[in-house]
Amino acid sequence: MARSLISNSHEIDREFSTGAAEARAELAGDLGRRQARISPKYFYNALGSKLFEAICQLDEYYLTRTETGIFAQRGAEIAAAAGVGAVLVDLGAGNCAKAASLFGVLRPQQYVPVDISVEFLHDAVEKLRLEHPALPIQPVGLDFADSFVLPAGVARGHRLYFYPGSSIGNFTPLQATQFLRRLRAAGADGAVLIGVDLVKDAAVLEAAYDDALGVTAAFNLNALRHINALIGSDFSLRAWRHRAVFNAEQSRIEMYLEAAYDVTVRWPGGARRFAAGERIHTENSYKYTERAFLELLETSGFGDATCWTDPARKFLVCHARAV
Ligand code: AVJ
Repeated sequence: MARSLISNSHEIDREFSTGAAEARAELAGDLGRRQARISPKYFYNALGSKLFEAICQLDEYYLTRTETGIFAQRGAEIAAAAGVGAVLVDLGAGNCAKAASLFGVLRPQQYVPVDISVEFLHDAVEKLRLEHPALPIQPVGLDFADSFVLPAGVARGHRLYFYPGSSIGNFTPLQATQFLRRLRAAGADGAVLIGVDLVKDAAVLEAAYDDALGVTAAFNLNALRHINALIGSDFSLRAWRHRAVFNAEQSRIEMYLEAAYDVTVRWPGGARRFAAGERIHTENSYKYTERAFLELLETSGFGDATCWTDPARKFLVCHARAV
């Protein structure tokens, strides 16, 4: 879900709407539900992608820096498990920085950064080609949440699917299994290298999603700006409060926007009244135990797993093979 190369909001609107009519229909449906919801994909317009980059620098948001530390500390062991010379398929590549940090140890035969739009990858790929002139790079613009057909330019060799950042946490465990099964079906002789956030103290988790500086609040509220631009709705940002709660039973952070007072939102063709305190659900971010994640991998057809964590056991990186 890293989409840090979005250069302007027109680009993203064109990509995500695939016709503003479809976005309008989806959003009208989702806002009309008894429990209103907004898909987390609406976080990532130009400003939202910058806000996500800022989140990654927050003291409270330990995920990115912990995972980067694991890659740096355990690179040799990761390469020993994953082998060298694979076709490295980077799912949601964004600025490609995480994968690039592993080029030295993984020595891929080809690098295939995949993101929602090939345009988002353009600058990063140009830079990588200068830094790694001998490495074949085949960028792919694809919303892999919908389809998973890679173009003919992708080499035939052993594929290593790289899915860092706990992006898999945006899926429910059932959706994650379906996603992994599709990956397995797409690439014979494939393996995965996945980063996932671990269950921990609720206060630590809630702080990571409700930081003192208010960046995550801005990130959440920005979805309303994006939607106003997309469908002509009249969300007033002042009427909404950021909420992040850990649901221990479901093992997930839930993010909401909560109406500060009674408010009616209107858009061409529809309207919704929200009572004070009523919430719009905007994101789930699932947290796993190592055991639960290994089980998920196994259920999805991946075995022979090796996992690495940081000394404080905040974050987990796992390699597993299609079986
Ligand atoms: C990009 C989905 C991994 O769930 O931690 C960060 C998004 N939301 N802060 C996450 C996010 C609020 C992030 N992922």
